[in-house]
Amino acid sequence: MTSGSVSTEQKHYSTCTLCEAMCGIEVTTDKREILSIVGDKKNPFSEGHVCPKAMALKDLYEDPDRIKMPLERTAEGWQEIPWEEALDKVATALFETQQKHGPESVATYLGNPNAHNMGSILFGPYFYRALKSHNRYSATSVDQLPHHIVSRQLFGHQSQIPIPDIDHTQYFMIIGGNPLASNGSIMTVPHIKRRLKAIQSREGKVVVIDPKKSETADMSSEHHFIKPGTDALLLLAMINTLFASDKVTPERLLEFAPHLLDIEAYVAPYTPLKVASKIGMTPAQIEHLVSDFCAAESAVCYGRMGASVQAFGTLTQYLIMLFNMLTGNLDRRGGMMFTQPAADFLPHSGRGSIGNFHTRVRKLPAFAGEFPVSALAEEMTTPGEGQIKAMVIGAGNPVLTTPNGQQLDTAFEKLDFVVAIDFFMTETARHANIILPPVTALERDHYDIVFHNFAVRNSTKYSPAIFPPEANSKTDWQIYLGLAERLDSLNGLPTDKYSVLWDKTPTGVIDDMLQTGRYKHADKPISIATLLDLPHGIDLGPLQPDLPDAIFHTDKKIDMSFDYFMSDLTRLDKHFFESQTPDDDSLQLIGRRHLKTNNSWLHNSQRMVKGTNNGLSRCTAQLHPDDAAKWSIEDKQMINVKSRVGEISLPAEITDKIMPGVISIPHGWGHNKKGMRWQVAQQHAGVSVNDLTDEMVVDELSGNAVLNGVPVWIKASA
Ligand SMILES: Nc1nc2c(c(=O)[nH]1)N[C@H]1C(S)=C(S)[C@@H](COP(=O)(O)OP(=O)(O)OC[C@H]3O[C@@H](n4cnc5c(=O)[nH]c(N)nc54)[C@H](O)[C@@H]3O)O[C@H]1N2
Ligand SMILES: Nc1nc2c(c(=O)[nH]1)N[C@H]1C(S)=C(S)[C@@H](COP(=O)(O)OP(=O)(O)OC[C@H]3O[C@@H](n4cnc5c(=O)[nH]c(N)nc54)[C@H](O)[C@@H]3O)O[C@H]1N2
Ligand code: SF4
Ligand SMILES: [Mo]
Repeated sequence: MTSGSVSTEQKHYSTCTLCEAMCGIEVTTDKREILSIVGDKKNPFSEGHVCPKAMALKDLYEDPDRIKMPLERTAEGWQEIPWEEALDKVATALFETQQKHGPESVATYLGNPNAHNMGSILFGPYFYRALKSHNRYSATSVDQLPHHIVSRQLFGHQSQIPIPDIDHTQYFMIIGGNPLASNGSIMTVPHIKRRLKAIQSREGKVVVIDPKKSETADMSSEHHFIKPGTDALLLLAMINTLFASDKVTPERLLEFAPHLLDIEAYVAPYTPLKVASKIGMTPAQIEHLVSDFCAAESAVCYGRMGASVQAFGTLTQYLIMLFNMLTGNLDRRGGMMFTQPAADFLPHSGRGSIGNFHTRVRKLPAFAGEFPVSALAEEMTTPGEGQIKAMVIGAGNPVLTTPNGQQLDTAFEKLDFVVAIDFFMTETARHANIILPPVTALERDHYDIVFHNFAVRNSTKYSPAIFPPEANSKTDWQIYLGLAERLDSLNGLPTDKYSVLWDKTPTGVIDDMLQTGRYKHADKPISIATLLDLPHGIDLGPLQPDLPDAIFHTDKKIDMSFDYFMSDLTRLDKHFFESQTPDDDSLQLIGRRHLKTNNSWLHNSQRMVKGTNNGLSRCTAQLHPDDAAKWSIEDKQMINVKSRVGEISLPAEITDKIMPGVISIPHGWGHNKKGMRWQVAQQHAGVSVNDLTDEMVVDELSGNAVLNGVPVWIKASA
């Protein structure tokens, strides 16, 4: 600072919204410029932790490729148009499509970043209501749908998902999660490494079950390889072993789940001996896992992405919950526990209805008013009443993130109208007729309405937008309300309710939730005003036992729903014990994440894509040395990987960290399509693994996609 000049530098305390960990950040700005982003040491929840991605918030904000004004596709190319005109045109196009082809002819797809955006969560629904289409899709069905179904059935609400009490457990079993790369999921947990190490320093164990010796497995106390997609068998055998070795100790949980022990009959056939060769473990390994788990003072079995997004994902998540219950580890310190959030959206949100309606073409079940995204392309291309003619994409990039993306890419070309609510010209947004770009995360008010509900500790925090709105900028919620109001008006419906919402803003809604919530601060209900005074947030203590209050069923009992879940054993038996011998030449495809990626959309940050991976880009096919030898493949050599639906070519990365017979390829790459505007990402294009994943194979209970355990065939590229 030159002497005499007045500094315009300011420090702001906010929260990183890129992953689920909710790290507090200290952002130093000078006018509209971000000077630095570091961990907020005074944030009681994250205590200064950030990962390298925090700086990507700056890169996103500054990205020269970022779209800042609505764009319309014209014969002369993309043209900027004013907001009012853009919103009018979008509403009119959607309205006219529905007039011509019926309400279901307009479909919506909501992507992952919506979960980090209180405006979209709270005000987006006004738009869907105004749209009146049942044709709704989201990234949920390539991700956590099984968790929602299990919680809906057992506890009566789709989002009442118990969370590992990581800070108090003595035994943490992780099935299909790699929190060291992902920073945790359905477990909001900043500083995961320190917390896992703390388990080990208090003489507890971290045990990882994964077809890859992942970063988390590397620091674990024990790692066990498992063949992809076979976790349900492991869990069945683990529960079988509990009964066989007299280790069933549900204790007080029987009061809430009187029929819990009826599970014994269902698991009886699945002895460790029976499943061992199918899952790639020995019976002794399975028995050891059970006896160690039961010997621990407290223990928790947690399954995530790798366990959910596979052919028996829902059954697996259900059995995980049962295993925790049968060992007395649900709702107990150090086990799986429910959160007590300060602004609790659960009572204000749908509990989730199952199977009320089905997709038109393949009859896949809807859950909570959404169809599985694996059915999206066929719903666009199959003629008949209800065929999708127009799409609304909100914060998603399904061309890269959903199975058989290539097919979806082609299907998009045939639509009459597409609107993308996104600030990037992505692989999906490039199909739009109009792009409506919201502001980035640091330019909007933030309260983590979702992730406080999934956090390993209760806390609360609000951060106002770091920058005042720029002229001509809009947040997601302003876009959604603008469209909702116009659609209602076109449909001849009253629109007066919207003036209340414009005034209230999402922050006002959160304020109401906080003030009617369970916590006080200095003898007064916590409110937005309280949180504005305490910008680092407030710690509200460890998770507390919460049964039966946490149950949403009116009888306050856990509904075991055996008929619903166990009906899937027929399909499981057929799949593993009655089908033909597997094709020995196929490998099982699984996915992976890297600390510096975020699904498909951080590859335009130089900071995120640079760095070495043995001279390879991050988009490689990891193979075991035995498999490499079998197909005469050398490290870094280009290989072709083929599945039922497609073929991609990428470098091999040979590593004994991967189980023989398994191949790992990350998702979110493939930025080589025409018409994109991602200059950095295009130089690090990679290929899309979802050009291999198969939309026709789903977890039939839920309709969730199967992205792990996909059969593929490899050869050295010519
Ligand atoms: N093979 C394979 N496929 C996978 C996975 C896998 O493990 N393997 N993982 C799956 C999972 S878990 C998920 S969640 C999905 C994610 O799938 P998607 O949600 O479809 O994809 P993202 O890459 O997260 O795309 C997010 C888009 O939102 C935009 N965006 C970011 N922030 C905002 C915002 O605040 N407002 C708006 N309007 N737009 C914003 C970004 O520019 C980007 O284009 O991918 C899934 N696909
Ligand atoms: N850096 C980074 N962080 C992210 C994201 C990101 O893209 N990048 N995405 C965010 C999102 S949207 C989500 S949903 C979360 C996901 O967070 P996690 O659930 O932790 O997901 P992954 O890191 O993909 O780890 C999945 C693990 O499952 C293993 N696996 C694959 N198939 C199987 C199987 O059949 N059985 C078993 N037992 N294991 C299997 C894989 O080898 C991998 O180690 O991460 C979030 N955080
Ligand atoms: S761990 Fe997640 S929330 Fe924390 S800084 Fe990294 S991306 Fe942001
Ligand atoms: Mo996800």
